[in-house]
Amino acid sequence: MPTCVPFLALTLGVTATCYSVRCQEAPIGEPDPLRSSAGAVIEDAEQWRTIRRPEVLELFRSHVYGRAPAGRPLATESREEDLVLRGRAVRKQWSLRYGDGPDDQIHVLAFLPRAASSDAAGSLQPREAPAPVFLALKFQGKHTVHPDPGIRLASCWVRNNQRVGVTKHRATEQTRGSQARRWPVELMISRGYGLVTACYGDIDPDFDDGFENGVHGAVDEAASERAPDAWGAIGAWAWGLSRILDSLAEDPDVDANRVAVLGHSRLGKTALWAGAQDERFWMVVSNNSGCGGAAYSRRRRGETVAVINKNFPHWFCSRFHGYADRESSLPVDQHLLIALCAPRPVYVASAAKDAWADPAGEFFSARGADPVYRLLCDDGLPAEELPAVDAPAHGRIGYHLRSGKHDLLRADWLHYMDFADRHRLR
Ligand code: GTR
Repeated sequence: MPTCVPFLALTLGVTATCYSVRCQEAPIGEPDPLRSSAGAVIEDAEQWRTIRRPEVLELFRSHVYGRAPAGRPLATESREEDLVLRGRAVRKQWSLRYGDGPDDQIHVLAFLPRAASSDAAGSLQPREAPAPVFLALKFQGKHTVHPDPGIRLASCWVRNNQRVGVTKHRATEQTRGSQARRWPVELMISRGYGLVTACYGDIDPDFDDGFENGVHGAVDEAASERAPDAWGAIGAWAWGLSRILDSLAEDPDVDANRVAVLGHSRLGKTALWAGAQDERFWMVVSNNSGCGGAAYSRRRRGETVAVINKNFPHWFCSRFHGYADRESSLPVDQHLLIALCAPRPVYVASAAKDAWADPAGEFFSARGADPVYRLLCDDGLPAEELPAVDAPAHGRIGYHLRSGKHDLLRADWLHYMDFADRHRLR
């Protein structure tokens, strides 16, 4: 596999001999996407839909992410909208209430390509065509996507960021726009896409608190012991994405049939799980999601099941902890998570210097989903080997290996929008 060797040398800093092992396609023994647990071969789309898909979804709920309560649209509060970006976009903000506590709300921000015109009184008129949007949760609060002073400052728990001076998990005025390099709002608007975002801390603060705060505290029924398949934080964040999608269905400026769910890193794991469960998502994008996201668990490269559960005991259901160093016993692997998105467009992206997320494991897992895509829509991932750096492969499954580190960059967005154009304009 010639492309793998330079990749190894450049990024992982280990020997070529060692890397040729890393380049094995799927790990030995990963579950066959097209064979049911009972051993039956899945031969057509109908059998995938009625037999294998429900079975795989249930296995992920029961063994990996846990089970979320049934979803229902949440009450919308404090809706407001303004014309921004020199008249090229509408900024909308609203909150979705999931509990009675003052913090039990998801505060949503949307930048949408501008309506055709405003009337003589200056009020906005509905768009002629609703816009496709990317929906993505954020670590630091939505006010960090853009310096726009009209964005409400996040009031929830946010991830610390020494570089911008957030040390006590609280947002500050000085962090406005501090993550703008990750969120090219103007570029998205100019290409006809909206951005919808919210802070993941509004849904579930990202620390191990025994599942007391966020939606777990507000929604879970009291029980003396947590079930081994009770939902973790990733399940909660994914649930929140579906609740935001409920509210987008009500918005005349959003094409609710063209909502791409996207996430970076732990939120890339979340985007995949949200897209796998909720088929209303049109497209699913995993950016550098790694272990518990796009990367095969069985490869055991970079972050492993044992390490992730030790460091983040609140992310997955407790049954998943039992697979530490026993990945070969898992009844699923992450190629099946990608396959659950079929036949919708799905995109897996890696970064060359992100060995922790196992870029080759992310790629081969996308390949592992390919047979399901071929069966359902005769289109999958048009690359059999790891593509060269910065050379994307776009079919119904998209993949790129960006040069550089673990991050979400403008270069990634350019590929995501090209991929979205390709599927949207068909
Ligand atoms: C790391 C974690 C990864 C990834 C990343 C992130 O510490 O090991 O699984 O989720 O954090 O979300 O930034």
